[in-house]
Amino acid sequence: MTTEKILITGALGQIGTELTNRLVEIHGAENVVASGLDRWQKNLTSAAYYERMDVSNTQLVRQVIKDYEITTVYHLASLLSGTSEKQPLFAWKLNIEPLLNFCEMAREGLISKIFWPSSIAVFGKGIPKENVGQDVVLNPTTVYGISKMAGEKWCEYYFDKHGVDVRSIRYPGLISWKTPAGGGTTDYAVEIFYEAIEEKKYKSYITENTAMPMLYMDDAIEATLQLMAAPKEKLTVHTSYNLGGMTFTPKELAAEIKKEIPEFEISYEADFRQKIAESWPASIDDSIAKKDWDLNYTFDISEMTKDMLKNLRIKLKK
Ligand code: AKB
Repeated sequence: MTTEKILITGALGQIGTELTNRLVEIHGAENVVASGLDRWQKNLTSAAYYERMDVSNTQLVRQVIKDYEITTVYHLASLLSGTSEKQPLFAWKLNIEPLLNFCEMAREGLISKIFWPSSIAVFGKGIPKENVGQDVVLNPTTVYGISKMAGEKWCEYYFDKHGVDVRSIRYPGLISWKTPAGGGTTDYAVEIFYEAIEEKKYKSYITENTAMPMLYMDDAIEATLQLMAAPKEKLTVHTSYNLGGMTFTPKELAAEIKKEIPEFEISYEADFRQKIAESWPASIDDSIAKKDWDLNYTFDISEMTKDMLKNLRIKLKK
């Protein structure tokens, strides 16, 4: 057991739900405080405490940090790429200001470690599509990508200037069955499984040959925990680590689903998210994460598809 006291923001979201439960397994429920905007949905979190709080309310967040004597923050609350395009000013405010507040609290010595998620959205226009490296020039063309790029630079700034221990991962699209994704460009790769089970068909808003990097949630959670457990002196990236996972197109994913549900059919009707997807890499070079903190993955597209369908069938009682 540990002396860490953990606060998770966005704890009822797609990553937050599963990360909270893993942190409870590792550190004990009494050492984990989940927080979010929604009412406490007891079945979603096994943390001993839940604070219903707006992460933009700096005074309230500071009070929570002090009341629970928090040492480590997993700051996950964020607006994803699709929603950010519709609410650019709110996206900037939500995706940047609370991160800065946590960095300030770490600078003051109130907390000692922060995790903050970045995204493959930081790359953008004019960057080679395949095997995109850690140190390429970032050129995001979306509101979300711009906010994540700025956030990464703030993380690096606080590390360089003040020694703040803030760690980050550029997540690819995340696929999970426990909690649905919301407002992202890669969400098709989650929705498709629900529709395959319920309707045996799916209309994809991403075109058939658009490849994006994706990661199964189990691997994403383990990677996050590995990064947070790594010795500080081993970390060489203080913006955000590339994470590749697997790469596939909607057509390839549909073919995998068809192996399990032969009558499944996919059709395509691109919407505004197609342009976002086209500005993102198709595959990522994550060799630096593999070297610095032994990143590895368990799930490929076929294992992931089988696991998603098995668990969703139980969840949906199908
Ligand atoms: C999104 O699609 O916005 C996210 C992401 C890749 O950061 N899943």
